[in-house]
Amino acid sequence: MDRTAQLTARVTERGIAYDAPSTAPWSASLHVRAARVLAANWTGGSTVPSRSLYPHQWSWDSAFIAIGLRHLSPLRAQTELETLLAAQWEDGRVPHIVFSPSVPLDAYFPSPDFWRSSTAGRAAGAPRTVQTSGIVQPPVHALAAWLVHRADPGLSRARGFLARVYPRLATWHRYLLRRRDLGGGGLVSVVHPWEQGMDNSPCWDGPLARITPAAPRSFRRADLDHGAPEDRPTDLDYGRYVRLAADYRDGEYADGGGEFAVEDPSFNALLIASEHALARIAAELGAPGAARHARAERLTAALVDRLWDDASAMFLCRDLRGGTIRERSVSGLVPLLLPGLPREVAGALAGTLRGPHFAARTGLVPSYDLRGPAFEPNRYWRGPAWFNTAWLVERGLRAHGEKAAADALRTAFLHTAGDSGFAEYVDPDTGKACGAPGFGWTAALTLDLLHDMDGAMETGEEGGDRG
Ligand code: 9WN
Repeated sequence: MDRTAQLTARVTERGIAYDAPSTAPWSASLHVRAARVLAANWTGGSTVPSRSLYPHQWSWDSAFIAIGLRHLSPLRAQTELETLLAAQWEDGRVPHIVFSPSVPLDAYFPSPDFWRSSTAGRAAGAPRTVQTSGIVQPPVHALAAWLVHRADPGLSRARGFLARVYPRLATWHRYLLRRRDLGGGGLVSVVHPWEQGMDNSPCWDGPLARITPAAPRSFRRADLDHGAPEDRPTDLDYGRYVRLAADYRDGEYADGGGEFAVEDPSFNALLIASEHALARIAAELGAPGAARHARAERLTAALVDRLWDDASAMFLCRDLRGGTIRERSVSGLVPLLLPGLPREVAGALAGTLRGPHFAARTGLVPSYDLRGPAFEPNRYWRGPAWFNTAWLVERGLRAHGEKAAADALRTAFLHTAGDSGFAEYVDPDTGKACGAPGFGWTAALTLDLLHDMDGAMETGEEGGDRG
């Protein structure tokens, strides 16, 4: 791949500049189209996942978006993360949504008047100047910060980027490790399906069945104004999401008392990858990082000990109130990201990816077991393929020396992302676009994989270091 052919769009002070080569290959036009999506979704300080369906800043979306944005504008990528971290609560949590004050309240539900962060979140130290949700999302941020730094270390050092974000990232991880080890085994628990990020996964059906749904008329869903009802979660599930979030809010966002508590493989693997990244950030700032690497190794051992399932050859979720959840989800494959996994575990995961439960016709990775009883090819997180999970799995395959499989997944990703108009997600067999078009992380991670096609990824470091 001719690297210059990829460098066809960049952000300048006046907007996007296009340096199209005279013979533009498909990758160059894909690059330009992805750059246009990120430009259209940029709001001045951060990027919305979708102008229609998700008109605010989302936590893990911003991390993935920054990872792609760094190839267009390292400054915007740094700003993306700084804007999110400016909304951190004093107890260390990074909220899953930072609300834009210019967006009408009824554009997205639950809106700021539901979460009431500045009042219900006061005891937990919610910021006063910005409205946020009170739950969290997967901690991809330190990994993103490190990769953003690597894209332009000179700019990063000149702006003191890492020195400013490091304390916030360290407090964020401390919050998770100290307040969210609800099972006492060293792993972090999520207290709401939205925290794990794969909101409507069949993994949550068991734990959610215990929750009394909020009355249907007590809230109005905004997602159905934009998404097809048959693709979105059911009203019954929404009622349960609302009940869980309202209970957490009414308890002033104190941790430990909720009815939903699940140890999830993907959430914990992303924390581990980010803990390794934080160690590298510390070292870059002149502080020792060895203790963080050691903690990441202990977390990896706890992950294998508590969530690995030999019979399924993948990781499974653990419901703290009900035991192991036997549903197979892409979440159980994401730990492949960790080069510190035991060799036989990594080998088994690569085998599971090739097997009948996850080998989809597009070459992407379905969000849920193709043969599972709850599989639906178009419904939110119950089968469709997402691009952020494909990016994580691709990274994992590469980290474990599965080059051919990683290359095939990258090719499938790039073709399907482009053909789908950078869709939020796709049918795993047909590639049919679903959800929001022009989706932020789909475009951003397209840019990252295009950049990587010339072999820019470095190997040999925990958590990968595609720089
Ligand atoms: C709730 C923004 C978010 C993603 C999640 C995805 C979806 C929200 C929703 O959209 O969740 O947070 O309204 O369904 O499931 O992963 O971060 O893109």
